[in-house]
Amino acid sequence: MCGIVAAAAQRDVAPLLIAGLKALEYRGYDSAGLAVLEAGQVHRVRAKGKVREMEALYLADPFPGGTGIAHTRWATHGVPNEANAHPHMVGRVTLVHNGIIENYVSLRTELQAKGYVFTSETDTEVMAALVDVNISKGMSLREAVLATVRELEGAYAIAVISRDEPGRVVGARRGAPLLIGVGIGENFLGSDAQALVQVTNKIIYLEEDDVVEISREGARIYTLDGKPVERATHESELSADAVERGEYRHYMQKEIFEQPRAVANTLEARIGAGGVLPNVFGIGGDELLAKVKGVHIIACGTSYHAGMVAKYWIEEYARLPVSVEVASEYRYREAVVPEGTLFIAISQSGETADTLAAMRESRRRGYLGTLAICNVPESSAVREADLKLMTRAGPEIGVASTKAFTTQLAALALLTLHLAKQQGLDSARYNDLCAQLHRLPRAIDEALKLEPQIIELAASFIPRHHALFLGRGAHFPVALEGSLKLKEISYIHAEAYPAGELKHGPLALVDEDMPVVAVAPNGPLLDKLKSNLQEVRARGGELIVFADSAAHIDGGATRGSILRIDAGGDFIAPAVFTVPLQLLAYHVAVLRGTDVDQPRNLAKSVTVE
Ligand code: HGA
Repeated sequence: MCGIVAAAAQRDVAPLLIAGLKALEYRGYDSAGLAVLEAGQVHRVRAKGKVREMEALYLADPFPGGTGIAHTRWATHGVPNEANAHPHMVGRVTLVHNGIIENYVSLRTELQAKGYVFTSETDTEVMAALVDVNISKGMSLREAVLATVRELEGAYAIAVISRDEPGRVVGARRGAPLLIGVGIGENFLGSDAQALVQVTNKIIYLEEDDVVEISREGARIYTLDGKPVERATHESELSADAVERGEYRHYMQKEIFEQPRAVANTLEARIGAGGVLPNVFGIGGDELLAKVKGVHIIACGTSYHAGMVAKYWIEEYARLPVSVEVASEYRYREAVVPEGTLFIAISQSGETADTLAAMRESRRRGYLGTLAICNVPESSAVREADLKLMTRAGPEIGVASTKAFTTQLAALALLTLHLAKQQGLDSARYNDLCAQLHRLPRAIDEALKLEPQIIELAASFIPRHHALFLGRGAHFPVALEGSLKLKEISYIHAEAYPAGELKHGPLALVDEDMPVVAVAPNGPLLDKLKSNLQEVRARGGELIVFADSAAHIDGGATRGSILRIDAGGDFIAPAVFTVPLQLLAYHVAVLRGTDVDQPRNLAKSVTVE
């Protein structure tokens, strides 16, 4: 999702801003721009496409200046083109924005009546005009931004400069992240700490409705009513190297192969020989979890699929009722919250707008408490939750999530075990589940060895337009995740069904042009799944079966392939079976020549509603 970088420094900032935008490229965007203030003049450059295209324009005609703002845009209002790219300039004011202004139409109409002429289709441009109106009334840039944001409905993180105030950048946030990077004799704003790692690791996270003014000398933060406020400084642990691609062709491939380590890190010091260790969910976590009578899991996209797996696990082993819902639905309906219900938010970035809004909404719905399962320690979700369990996947750059998913499963497996023990699961079964979880990193490592076979298989997908994915039980969400990966990065239309649903409709789609990918772990549902596969065979469909090496499945006389996987146990099988599906999607996308790490129209860390 779109990114902001801003700087107030002695040195020329355009190269720093461009480097910051490049560090944010992984979030996905469609255009980029920057503006620098120098001697009362603003120089601006914007381009549709990649940061490097905007950079080329800048390099062809570079400009000096120590105060600047920059942006990568992921369009919500108005097509991706140069005119809609940020920064937007109105009068004295130049501004970049992440988020959506919901009342922009009425504001725009009022401003047009005052004679303002808009040059873009964005909601953002009205903010620049409003700040300009307020400056005309004699306000400073900071006062003008404060007065402007009080009129806004919706979500924003902004960085603003004024021709009349050299050396100063004003920022503000509501519902979208913004943070300050504290340097020596220079200061920065960024929408993500990753944007600033190259200049500083001292970070101040702004809170909701904060307004900040940075200059070379320092940063001053104000609440919405204009009162100065202090916010703590953190040392960020991010490093620039963590986002190197190394020997891999794409970040996604690197991240798929990082999964054994990422999962091992997520389990480290949280599960010992005797089971899940005390207090892994934070201070007071065990006491709070002891009161849990039920669970609501809220998430989006891949994280939602992780939540669906957890529903099967927690209901089976801890015998507690679990509901899983996508955040964008949950936030706008009146969910019933029985007493003793734990609210769990799952988000890789911890900044997913829908998940955060759902989490905030949950505060007034009477939950026992909130638990965030998240990959970014300083994120809003983590800061706002009562309990947290960090996945330790490291920065995930590929837009299509991979290691975030398997580490979320590892974290949810820890939670399942904790709740299962507390609810009196038989100790032999508990020990077996713990032993399986200990084996998970190795089992994933083994599954990665299927890559050469999967590359061969991927070739048959090149001309395909559609694919079906089937699974049963906790492997239905795995099938959903496999189909999501394929559509996200290869643009092949893919759907997933619980295999038993096939005959209730989707079987009508099966013919020789429709590959059907089935996830077939060993277990009580295997025989049922085999019958479902016969239904596909009987219609000439091409079957690709990912089967447990312990399962008896034969290929039959039809087209298709069987790939054998050692799942390492029924409990961890969903995490292990995910890996070949990720590899399949990855290699199909590579063969089809798509932009694997930044698929079209998609963004990482979806910070707009
Ligand atoms: N609404 C603005 C900014 C979009 C955004 O935040 N994307 O992530 C626009 O459409 O330009």
